[in-house]
Amino acid sequence: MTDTLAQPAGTASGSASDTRRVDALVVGAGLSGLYMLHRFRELGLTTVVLEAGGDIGGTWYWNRYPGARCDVESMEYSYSFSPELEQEWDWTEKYPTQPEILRYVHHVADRFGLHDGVRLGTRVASAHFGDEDGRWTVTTEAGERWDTEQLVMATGCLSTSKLPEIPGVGTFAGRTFHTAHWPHDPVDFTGRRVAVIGTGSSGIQAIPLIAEQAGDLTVFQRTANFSMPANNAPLSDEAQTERKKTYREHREAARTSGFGVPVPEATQSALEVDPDERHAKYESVWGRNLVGLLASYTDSIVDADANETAAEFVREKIREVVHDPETAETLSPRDHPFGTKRPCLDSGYYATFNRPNVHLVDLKKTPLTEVTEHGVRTSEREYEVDDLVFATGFDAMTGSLLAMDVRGRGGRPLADKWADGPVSHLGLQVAGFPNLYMITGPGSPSVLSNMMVSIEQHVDFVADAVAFAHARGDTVVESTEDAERGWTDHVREVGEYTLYPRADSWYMGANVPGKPRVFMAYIGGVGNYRAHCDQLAADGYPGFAFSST
Ligand code: N01
Repeated sequence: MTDTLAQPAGTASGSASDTRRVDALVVGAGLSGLYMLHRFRELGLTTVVLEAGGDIGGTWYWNRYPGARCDVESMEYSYSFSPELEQEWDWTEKYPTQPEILRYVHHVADRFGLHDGVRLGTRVASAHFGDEDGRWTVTTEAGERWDTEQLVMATGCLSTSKLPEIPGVGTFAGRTFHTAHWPHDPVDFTGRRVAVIGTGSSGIQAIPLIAEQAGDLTVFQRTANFSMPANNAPLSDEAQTERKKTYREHREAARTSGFGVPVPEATQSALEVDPDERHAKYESVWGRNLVGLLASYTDSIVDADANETAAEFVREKIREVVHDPETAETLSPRDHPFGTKRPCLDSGYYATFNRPNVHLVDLKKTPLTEVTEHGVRTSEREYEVDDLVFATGFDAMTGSLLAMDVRGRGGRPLADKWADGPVSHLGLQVAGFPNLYMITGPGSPSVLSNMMVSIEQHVDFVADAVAFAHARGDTVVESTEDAERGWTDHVREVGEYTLYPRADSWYMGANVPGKPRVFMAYIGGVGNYRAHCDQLAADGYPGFAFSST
């Protein structure tokens, strides 16, 4: 089979005459969509990737704000499927910047000849399953129609950005930015009065750099976040060469770990060790990586008292850095357990609040009431600024999937099926939506893991399942209702065993008014999840039905 990017299927009637027919359609040309394209092509499937953005790269194409960098180490946040690729590519820093990751994505696309399989600037509007022929009809916003057997949503977990739900957002007369739609040309804040709303990972990375340029920076914080020093540094040739010698072992350790990042497995409760010993343990992992603190003890994420020992350790660190005790206290999270909102890695975030040109507004005390022509108003006063930066996050996990009109068997909308929150089998498939796969969908470890590890595992699972079906002479793979129910219950039970549901986080859908409050990721561990998926594949995919329509 060959690629048919520009080949109309040539059906007989009406508007369907320009419907293009492919074996597989992938939505999204980020790290998952590109690897899916590669795997499907290896199977000989005609495959096209539809990408809304102006270039490949997904999240790393859009999120170009100052300081944007991955907080998983570069040598772990990279594809492992090709030993040659991992040997030939050199990273320059411990944590890769957004431009460096984008260069890497282009290198991968060049090396594996993927560019010609991607249609850029093409946003999918709808995807409808045909009960008669067992194929999907996908329509783009520009009105193109595609007819495909396989449909893979590689749309990312954090792709649909959101603005605050306050009046006047569109009325501000100055420059407005969202971290997830940052301009491609550098933005100069020199001497300007800037407001940043939001102190999640994006805000925490951007704020120190904006503060260096701005004449005056006001940070509007609704929830104080736990952040740890990244301790980023250049990656020496020696360190890289050493790691490359044992890359296979590192990859295997990541795949079998809890979070997709190899850290020693905890063996003790935080509460059964002496406080000095515990403190020393926290010091030893502090600033080493994103997950070390949370993974220090067996009960850090399931027992509130155990968790509080880690939370207080972070607060102590904040007090050590921030000179003004009142500001330090405002920056200290007290309303959610450590780790139940995504913790951050930063480069100089807390120290930024020692600068005379930086001010912190606690929105818990004085909530935002509106955006005005000249700035931002809280319940206390108006702040006049020149530039307004929204670092206000995303409609996570489900937002991009539900932004499209997706309909399965009998024309049932996905939005209807997910009215009370997402249900899925393995976070990969939804019963009643045959041959529709989600890469790192809700119900899989996804955002609780090193995304690269989870992406590769999902893409490989999908490619293998499709190959298995085709080898049997089947074209349709569909999760059963029973399997979906069982998995969704399991995801919920494991989530409820932890402290995660206690936070008003985007993991819970709590940042989007009206969104069902459901813990959407699977916290059973990357390694356990992979072992479960591998076992299903080895057993001939129980929980999946195979057919030819
Ligand atoms: O978004 P967020 P993000 N009024 O949702 C605030 C990944 N990521 O773009 O917490 C006032 O975390 C909101 O307040 P609250 C990573 O997984 C990774 O920063 O809802 N404030 C919060 O402070 C991350 O978790 C990397 O009370 C409002 C902020 O805006 C995820 O993306 C880098 C508000 C939003 O924070 C999302 O991160 C960047 C309102 N109406 C992102 N609405 C790396 O790998 C929202 N806020 C390094």
